[in-house]
Amino acid sequence: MPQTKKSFLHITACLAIVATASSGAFGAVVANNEFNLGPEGGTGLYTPTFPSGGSSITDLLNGKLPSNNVGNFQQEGSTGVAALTNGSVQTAYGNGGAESPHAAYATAGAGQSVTYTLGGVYNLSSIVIYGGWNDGGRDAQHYNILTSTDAGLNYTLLTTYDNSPGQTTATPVPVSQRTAFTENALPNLAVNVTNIKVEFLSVENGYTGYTEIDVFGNQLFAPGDANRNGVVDINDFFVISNNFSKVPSSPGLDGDIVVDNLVDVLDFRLWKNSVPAEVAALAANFGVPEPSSLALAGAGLALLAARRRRG
Ligand SMILES: [Ca+2]
Ligand SMILES: [Ca+2]
Ligand SMILES: [Ca+2]
Ligand SMILES: [Ca+2]
Repeated sequence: MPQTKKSFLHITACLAIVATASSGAFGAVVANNEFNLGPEGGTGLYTPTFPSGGSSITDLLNGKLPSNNVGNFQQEGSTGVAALTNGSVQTAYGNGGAESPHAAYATAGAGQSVTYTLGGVYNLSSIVIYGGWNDGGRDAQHYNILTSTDAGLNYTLLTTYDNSPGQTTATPVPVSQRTAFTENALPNLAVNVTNIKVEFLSVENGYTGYTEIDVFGNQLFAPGDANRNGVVDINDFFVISNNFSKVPSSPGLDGDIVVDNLVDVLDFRLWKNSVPAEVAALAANFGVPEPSSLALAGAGLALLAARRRRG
């Protein structure tokens, strides 16, 4: 019932504020859970709807695969980790047996995890995690969400969520869950984030189904802007070239524009894909971006730039 749900959410938010007031923090992560029960007796895939709706194809992770994952995400014919970021929140009908079609899911339980590299530095506004199963037996969600601001060297716990055992239904209807995490007072859920990790925890029947992890936020600097001056140009190439093959002084700095704590060909390619074709073509003249040729390219481009300035 909408009225009941509303008042429950209100209480949840209030509790969160009280809980953090004594810790000295000014904000709190608020979890908003909604669920959907499918009609009985269907086959194939079923698209659940949730009051909060929202698109799952516009988020930062969409189409990405994890940079690391631990555990078996393919129980009972499930697709695995690719299902978590394919933009679909569909759930599946099945007979409840071990061979039911579970193409919509990645299965996860205690000891499993997925890690994503955002490929830049972001302030996060919200995270939404969807899941479910063809019945009420594996629809629960239980996990830690962690974020890193240093290219995955260290992670900090953002929040823990547990709605075990989820929904219990009398008949085998698809059960879908949507849990959204937002910040109740601060402008962002998390700031300066380079990586995100979900550590799955113990759930009913050992593992449950997850269908999508959506992460929303804003990039703090443009892709390719190595010196972070708001413009992507040849000067950013020089920063990468000058620090090529080096560990940056801090992740994301010194040309490490693909924030992975190393200045390498990935950074060069991102820069190349971020500049106008004319500038990219100029760099391409200098051949393969191996460390030595990159240095040469840097020297060559510096010469060209100097000539142009004189010309
Ligand atoms: Ca998505
Ligand atoms: Ca999906
Ligand atoms: Ca720049
Ligand atoms: Ca890099």
